[in-house]
Amino acid sequence: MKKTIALLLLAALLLTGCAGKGTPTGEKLIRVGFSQVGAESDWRMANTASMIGALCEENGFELLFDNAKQRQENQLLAIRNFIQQDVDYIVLAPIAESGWEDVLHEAAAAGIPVILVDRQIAAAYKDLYVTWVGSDFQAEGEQILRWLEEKLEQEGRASEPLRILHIQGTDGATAQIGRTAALNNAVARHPNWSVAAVLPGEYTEAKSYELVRDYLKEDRDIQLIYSENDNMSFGAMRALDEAGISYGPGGDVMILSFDAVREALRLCLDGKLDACAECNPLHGPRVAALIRQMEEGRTPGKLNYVLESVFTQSDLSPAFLEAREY
Ligand code: GYE
Repeated sequence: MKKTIALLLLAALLLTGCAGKGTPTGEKLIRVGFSQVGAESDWRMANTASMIGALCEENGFELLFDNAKQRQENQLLAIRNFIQQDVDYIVLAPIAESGWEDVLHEAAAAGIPVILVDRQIAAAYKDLYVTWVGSDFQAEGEQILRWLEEKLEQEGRASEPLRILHIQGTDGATAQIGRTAALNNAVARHPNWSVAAVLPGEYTEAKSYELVRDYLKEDRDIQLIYSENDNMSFGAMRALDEAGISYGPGGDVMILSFDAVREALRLCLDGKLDACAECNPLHGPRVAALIRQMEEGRTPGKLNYVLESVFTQSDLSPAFLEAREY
């Protein structure tokens, strides 16, 4: 159902195009090729809608959109197509941090500036893109784990054993690297915390469901699920339901989740998720503004971080959910 709504939203955007102010007609459109990771999560769907909504004709852009279906080789192919079509800008949401050197050299040789959005690429390639906008994924993890530490402290449970089931996002993605580092650092600080298993959930609900379902057949002694995105949390919840294990505040297992899409916040409000670290997907207008700066001959800052917070039940209300954009 959720997916259907997101797809309908996307279809509506594709048909009607724009979100935002128009530019005078007659101006030459700026041609942008955008290589998107895939459609693996609610976050990604909201991100795609934001990008398509902002980089539209009324705003002065012609957008060439490619969905790489979670495969880097498709992204490489898309970028090479964009170079072939001589776009004015390439926008890349890189699936993982490594593997871009050759193709970005090709873009540089063709004189096409590259903008990164969402995840980053390895620091060694920093001269191969102009600017990046996205989240501080490690900070998201640190924030949500600080909240957990305080909660356990307040409840007098700080020294109890905490066995953690870690559901990880796509290996080598900046979001995975940052969120995982935050967890590993926190585990190292607490002798009573341990990671029972790391499951490669690839950011999808289906994969996470299967892995958690199978895992719970062997081991049910888990106090925390640390799930690197909301859709993987949804999959884990389904597996927990089937195993008859309760979750959320007051349940058998606590769940920490990332993204804070509307469905996750609703579950948090309903007492099914303990906390959601916000990850803002609305990068379309930000990317459009970066391109505008570059069109005016200015060089934007290299790394542009978006501010985010953590939500728990007490921060939420039905009105808040209603007003939320994603
Ligand atoms: O958390 C997840 C998505 O890179 C921030 O990718 C993004 C992550 C997001 O599939 O839901």
